[in-house]
Amino acid sequence: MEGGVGILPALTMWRALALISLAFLSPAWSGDPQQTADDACSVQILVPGLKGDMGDKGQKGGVGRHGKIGPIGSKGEKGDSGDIGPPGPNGEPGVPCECSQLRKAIGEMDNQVTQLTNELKFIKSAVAGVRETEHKLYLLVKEEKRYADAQLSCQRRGGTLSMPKDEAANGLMAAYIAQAGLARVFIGINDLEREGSFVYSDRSPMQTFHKWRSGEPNNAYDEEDCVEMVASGGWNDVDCHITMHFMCEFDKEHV
Ligand code: GN1
Ligand code: CA
Ligand code: CA
Repeated sequence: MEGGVGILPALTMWRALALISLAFLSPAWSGDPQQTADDACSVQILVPGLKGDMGDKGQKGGVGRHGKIGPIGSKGEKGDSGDIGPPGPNGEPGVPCECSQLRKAIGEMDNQVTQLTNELKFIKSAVAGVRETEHKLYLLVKEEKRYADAQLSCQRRGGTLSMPKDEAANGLMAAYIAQAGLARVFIGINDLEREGSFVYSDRSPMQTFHKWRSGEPNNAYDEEDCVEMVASGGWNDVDCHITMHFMCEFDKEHV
């Protein structure tokens, strides 16, 4: 099926186009149908003109929209501490002291402490095998060591080789050795620094108290600078390089 344009003869179509173009381009166009019909009679052929000159540069645009918010800044320095606050309100009044009841309770607790202390002493003696006086603990070590190593062993435990400085201490040590079924142990006495000049392991010089066995110290073979205690409590100077069991002592204040 053909459209409407194809029905008109070619000349008729050109005339109609020219008429319409002229009518719209004319400066006298006023919408009056009579005038339009007159002008349409002086037909002119329309051809494209030359390309015009380039237009002037447009005006500068307005200010753009506000940009996006930037990233969060780094943490600031710590501020100074504030002032001390006001004192708090007073507390509630206390209840009257039940002194007699408190004294009774404290007395009972004292008794319990004494009982527990005695039980602890018994356990120490029975289980750990130590002996004690008011100020010292004694421990018989059933390891065979030379004198110097025995002294080091006692020091590592926080003590020193035992130093019998009076009859009471000497008797306790002797009983301990005998009850353990031992014949002899190293004790903390020597003349290593100066022959014949005996000192205790705390470097304090020997006083008037001593328990030398008969004929001792004899510095046998010119090699005896350390001291043993036998089960009867007597002392004998012996070679420091032989090995035997030994006894340590500890100050209770430092245990
Ligand atoms: C002698 O007898 P014994 O072994 O207990 C000696 C000591 C020496 C010791 C050396 C009376 O003692 O002086 O130190 O050998 N006792 C006598 O092992 O000579
Ligand atoms: Ca000696
Ligand atoms: Ca000797």
